[in-house]
Amino acid sequence: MSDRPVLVVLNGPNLNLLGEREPDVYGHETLADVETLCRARTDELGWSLDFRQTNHEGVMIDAIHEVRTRAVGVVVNAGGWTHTSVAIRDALAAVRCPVIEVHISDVHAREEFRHLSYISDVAAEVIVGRGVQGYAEAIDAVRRHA
Ligand code: CA2
Repeated sequence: MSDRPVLVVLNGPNLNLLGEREPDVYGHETLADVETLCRARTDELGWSLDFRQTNHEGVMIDAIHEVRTRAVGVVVNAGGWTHTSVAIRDALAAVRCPVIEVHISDVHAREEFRHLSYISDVAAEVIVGRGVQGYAEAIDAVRRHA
C-alpha cells in the first residue's frame, strides 16, 4: 500500500450528471473529466487521490467518517446538500484535516436558496464560480492549509 498523502474529493447528489445538462451553468466537462484534472494535480504534488460521488446522504456521511482521520485534505462539493444538510455539516466539522468547499457555479449569483451554505463555516476555504477548475484550486488550497 502507498504511503503517499491521500487527498479526498467528495461529490454529492446529481453531480454524476455533470456535462449532460445545463452546460450554461456547469460547463461541458463530465465528472470523469473532473477526476482526471484532480488526478493531474495530485500526481504533481505526489499525493494519491480518492475521488467519490454519491446520491445518498448516509453514504456521504459514512465516507466523511471513513476519511476524517487519514486524509491530507477533503475537497467537497456537497451539491444540493450544501443548502439543506446539518448532518453533512456536522460530519465535516469532525474532519481533522483542512476541508475546502467547492462549487462549480457561482452560487451567490443564483437563486436565493443557494446563498445559504451549512458547510462554509466549517471549511478552511470556499471556492465558487470557477467552473471545474475550482477543484484544482481547491487542491492547491488544501496544500496551503495542510
Ligand atoms: O455549483 C455547484 O457545484 C453546485 O454545488 C451544484 C449543485 C447545486 O445544487 C448547488 O447549488 C451548486 C447541483 C449539482 C447538479 O449538477 C448537475 C449537473 C448537470 C446536470 C444536472 C445537474
